[in-house]
Amino acid sequence: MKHTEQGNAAGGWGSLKEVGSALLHEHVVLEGSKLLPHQNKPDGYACVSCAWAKPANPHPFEFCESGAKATAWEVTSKRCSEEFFAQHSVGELLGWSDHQLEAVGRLTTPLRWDSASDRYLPIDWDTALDEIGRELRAVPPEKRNGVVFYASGRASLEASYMYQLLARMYGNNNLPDSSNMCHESTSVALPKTIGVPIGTVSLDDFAQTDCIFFFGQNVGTNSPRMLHQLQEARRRGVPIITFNPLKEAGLLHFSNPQSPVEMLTPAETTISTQYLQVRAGGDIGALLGLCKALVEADDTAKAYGTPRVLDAAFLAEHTAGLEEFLATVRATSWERIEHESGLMRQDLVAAAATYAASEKVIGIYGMGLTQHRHGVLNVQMLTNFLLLRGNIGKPGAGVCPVRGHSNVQGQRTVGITEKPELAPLDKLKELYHFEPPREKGLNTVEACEGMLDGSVTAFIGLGGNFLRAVPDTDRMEEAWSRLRLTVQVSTKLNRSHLVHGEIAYILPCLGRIEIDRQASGEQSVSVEDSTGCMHGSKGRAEPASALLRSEPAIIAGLARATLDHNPAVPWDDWVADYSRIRDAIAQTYPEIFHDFNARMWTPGGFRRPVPAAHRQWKTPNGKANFIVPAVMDADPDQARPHNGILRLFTLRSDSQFNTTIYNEDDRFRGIKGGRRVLFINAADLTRLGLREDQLVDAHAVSADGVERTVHGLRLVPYDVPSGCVGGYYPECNPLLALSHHALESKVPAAKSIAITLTPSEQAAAAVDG
Ligand SMILES: Nc1nc2c(c(=O)[nH]1)N[C@H]1C(S)=C(S)[C@@H](COP(=O)(O)OP(=O)(O)OC[C@H]3O[C@@H](n4cnc5c(=O)[nH]c(N)nc54)[C@H](O)[C@@H]3O)O[C@H]1N2
Ligand SMILES: Nc1nc2c(c(=O)[nH]1)N[C@H]1C(S)=C(S)[C@@H](COP(=O)(O)OP(=O)(O)OC[C@H]3O[C@@H](n4cnc5c(=O)[nH]c(N)nc54)[C@H](O)[C@@H]3O)O[C@H]1N2
Ligand SMILES: [Mo]
Repeated sequence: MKHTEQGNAAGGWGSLKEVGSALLHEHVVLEGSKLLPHQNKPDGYACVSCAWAKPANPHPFEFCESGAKATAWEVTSKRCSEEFFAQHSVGELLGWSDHQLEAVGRLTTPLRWDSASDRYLPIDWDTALDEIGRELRAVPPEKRNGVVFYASGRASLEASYMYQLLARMYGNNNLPDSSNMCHESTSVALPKTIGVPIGTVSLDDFAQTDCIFFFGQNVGTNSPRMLHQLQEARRRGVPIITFNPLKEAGLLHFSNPQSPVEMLTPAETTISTQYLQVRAGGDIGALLGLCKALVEADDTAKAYGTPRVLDAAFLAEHTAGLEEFLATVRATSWERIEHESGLMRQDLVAAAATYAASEKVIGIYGMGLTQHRHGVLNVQMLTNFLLLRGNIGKPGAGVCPVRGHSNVQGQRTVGITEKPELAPLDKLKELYHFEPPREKGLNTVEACEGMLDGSVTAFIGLGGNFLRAVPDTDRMEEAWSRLRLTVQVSTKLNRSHLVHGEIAYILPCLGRIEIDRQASGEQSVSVEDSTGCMHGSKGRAEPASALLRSEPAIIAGLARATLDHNPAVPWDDWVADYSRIRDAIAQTYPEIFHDFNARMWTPGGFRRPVPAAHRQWKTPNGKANFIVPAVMDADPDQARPHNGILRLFTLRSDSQFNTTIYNEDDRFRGIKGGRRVLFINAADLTRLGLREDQLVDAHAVSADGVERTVHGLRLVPYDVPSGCVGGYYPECNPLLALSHHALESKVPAAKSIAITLTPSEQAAAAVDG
């Protein structure tokens, strides 16, 4: 096994070395090292990597390897200029990898695809915006629901607010965003159980907690700044119990580059005090087992008259549905729990005992729970578990979904949603004198379905790399190239630009790290972090090109070119001075954003109201609700792993940010020079008659008769449960059927794909994009 070698711990010297080499690669040694000290500081810019909380008293270096790489990648001195496009046709670039495309550097000028030469050619802003506006205006009102306004979760609150207004004034609620592939399961699950769409935990809770349960989130890679809080908790002796099928190096040990003593002592601190390798999709069973152990201990306590294990007073006062839930818990046998979770009873009982011995428990989770057919139930099982001992709504306790993109939570807060009931439509009508559309819009999966059936004809993207992020890569690429119009506001070249519509534009924008100069001077923007805190962010780097425009300026330009003139919407004034956009946001959402401009630089951010954090349950019955699990496997419709069928979960490496691939290594998992690998249990290798390093083709087991294959994956023996395999996203996305998504939230079920393996027919080939 290659994963626990020294130097693979999260943080540490390996991490510092990585930061240095990332900067070096992008030729930003000086620039980058001048910038990094301002990352996530009250006067600086909010990191463009993950959404983890930014503390009021930041560490001198409040950045991590991942954030430094993301910074270097954005402020790179490399350029993807018009000369580049003169040299390379789109057809040629289609053969390039994701890494090669983005590594060309920052886009510098607006571009339009030219069919005669099959090249992206420079175009001036006014012409581009005019042409796009003309195209969008030509769509008759009854067809306007075929235009999609996608957002990747990076754009600021200001840009996002303008973007949702543009879509709604244009005539639809088609505002899918990356959270449709991510934490939408959270946004659907939590309102039903605790009455808020977001987590309840703040950084203060981390400082007070006495126990942490960690489900399906890879902190060392995907939210490394959280290691500060975890390490501090571990120093206080707080147990951390992890549920993850794969032994993640980044969840085992850490050494903190900010702590010289720790860096010099060879002994790394343990992160996880108990590591439970749950079967992929087995978390409902695992959580049910934890609950069963608690209930049994509580029964014993009642029998002997010792202190209760369940928090009876809290349960009686605050919750509903407990009896039905307990009935299911009691009715489920330990055999069934062991079978579903892949875990042993005694391990679950031990974890439950640690929980029961703690007064303040935090439950953290990520994509390992949300990206399943029953991703919503997964999340609700976690709240069931927390509620049993009153671990929501008191200091030191609560539920903590770890959001992905740096403003993905905030985009939802300011109206980027396809669900009209979540947007303040009446308020928008009152402020901007138009009739907002009331019909539900398309989410990401539905937008893809519309592309496949031809009802979606145009795609506008505010960031992201839609085609690589969504399921069913091969089918979607074909559908995408049938679109009439693709317009993408982007910083770097990616595959979604190359597989383009009939008319295609790339509009290059400033990144958040860059200085944004408008009529009233240099502008700031704001973002919401994973804990519901809003932060100001001011760019410090010189823009990559004089021709770049800010996202607010581009959205305003699109609006002017597309919409009928409406004097109630001051697009130009907004662009001239972003504080006016914030005033508009504050008017639209006074409860959250009152005095926005004054409060945006509050150290640590200002927090939006989270009623559940104070035990106010904004649910229809005014209670925190238990949810009875209807199934035990998060993916009961998929073939269970047996014989030759394996369950594939897709994941990220430390050298990527989603579809952005910094390099082909994965330091934590000991992978070098190639992402086309599958992590497989050694016994499964033998059982299937395969061997280490062999190249195989993976075939999805699908119900719809569509053949889905990824060729030439190398087998890496790894510490994963038998029947489960890990593989990288986005390389494995061709295996994921679009129809295979979470039931209530439609988040693609990227953590459970039924596959079979055959020895590779194309042993050497293996470039499917
Ligand atoms: N450096 C870096 N940082 C990032 C990103 C990035 O790509 N690179 N992406 C950002 C985004 S948008 C997001 S959403 C987050 C994602 O961050 P995470 O939520 O950490 O996402 P993943 O890497 O997809 O995988 C999560 C973990 O779930 C485990 N897992 C898989 N299946 C199961 C299961 O059935 N049960 C359990 N309990 N665990 C399971 C995997 O082994 C893996 O450790 O990170 C954000 N931050
Ligand atoms: N199989 C599988 N599929 C998955 C996942 C998985 O775990 N497994 N994870 C899902 C998740 S959680 C997510 S969030 C999605 C991610 O999906 P997306 O958010 O669509 O993808 P990204 O890779 O983050 O987008 C990268 C592109 O964004 C652009 N960009 C970068 N910075 C900026 C900026 O500041 N402004 C603008 N306008 N553009 C910018 C660049 O051009 C870059 O090429 O993928 C999902 N897909
Ligand atoms: Mo995400």
